[in-house]
Amino acid sequence: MSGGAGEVVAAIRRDGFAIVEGALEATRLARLRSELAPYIAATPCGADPFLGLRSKRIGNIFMRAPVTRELAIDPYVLAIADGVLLPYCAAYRVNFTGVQHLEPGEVTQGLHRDGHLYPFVNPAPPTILGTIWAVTDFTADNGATVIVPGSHLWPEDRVPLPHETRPAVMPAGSLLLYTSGLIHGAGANRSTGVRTGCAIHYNLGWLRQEENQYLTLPPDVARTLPHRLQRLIGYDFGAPYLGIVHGDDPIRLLEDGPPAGPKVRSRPEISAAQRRARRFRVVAEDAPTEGVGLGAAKP
Ligand SMILES: O=C(O)CCC(=O)C(=O)O
Repeated sequence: MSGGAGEVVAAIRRDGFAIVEGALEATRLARLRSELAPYIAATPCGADPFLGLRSKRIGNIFMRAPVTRELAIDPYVLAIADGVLLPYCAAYRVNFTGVQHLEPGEVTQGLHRDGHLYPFVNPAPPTILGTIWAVTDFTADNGATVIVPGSHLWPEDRVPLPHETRPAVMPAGSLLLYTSGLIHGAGANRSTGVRTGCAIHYNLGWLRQEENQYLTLPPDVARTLPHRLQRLIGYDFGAPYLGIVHGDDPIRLLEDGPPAGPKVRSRPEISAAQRRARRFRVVAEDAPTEGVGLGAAKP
């Protein structure tokens, strides 16, 4: 599709995924390829079947491929992330960055839900918005991500039948976006070429990030990043009070000179978004329900 952000959000809510062709123009696609090339060349294949014995995986991509700093804060992508994640949180974070590069001979990855990082039973509200930028074409033969449309709405234990899966075929420069409940996995590479994807995922601000952004991008490194990205990787509140440093806005760690004003434990936008965000009534599956409910559900 090539629709506006609202249309993409509607597709993700309905189908669990959307593919936007032409999301990355030729110049930045070329930069992405050339910035990643030395790292792909120097990286060995994976050590376990889930990560892919014929796959190369590279993390911390903001430091390795600087163009990805722009992709992570692309206004179109963030408008989609706003639509998918902001109903459930005051702010979202970068969850994970990584290159998934499949060599010929790679087999299909075990299908899974990214949402299983967290202890929620499907169907659940989206906790993560996954995005994979196609660095090469994604074809049915070279390992295009296998997706199960609609599976974000399935009961936890429903297993997809072969005819319910399909490859997320897309030309280089496209963007696959999918929600945490979508069953998916890297496909088998039966071709003679490689398949390279560059993932930048986002998660609800009150959940821990999969890739530890504070250790991969500590303050001295984070200072070199664009301000919006600094906030997005976590030098910000995840909600009012959530993430304070010395009782203050964590972004101040990255600022030079004396603090510009008094300490703050939220920002007006964060507080407003927190008031709008939905709240959850939690009932543990295998524990007495008495006393387990957290907070009050909005009517
Ligand atoms: O590379 C892909 O197509 C998807 C990879 C994936 O889902 C994973 O590694 O968890």
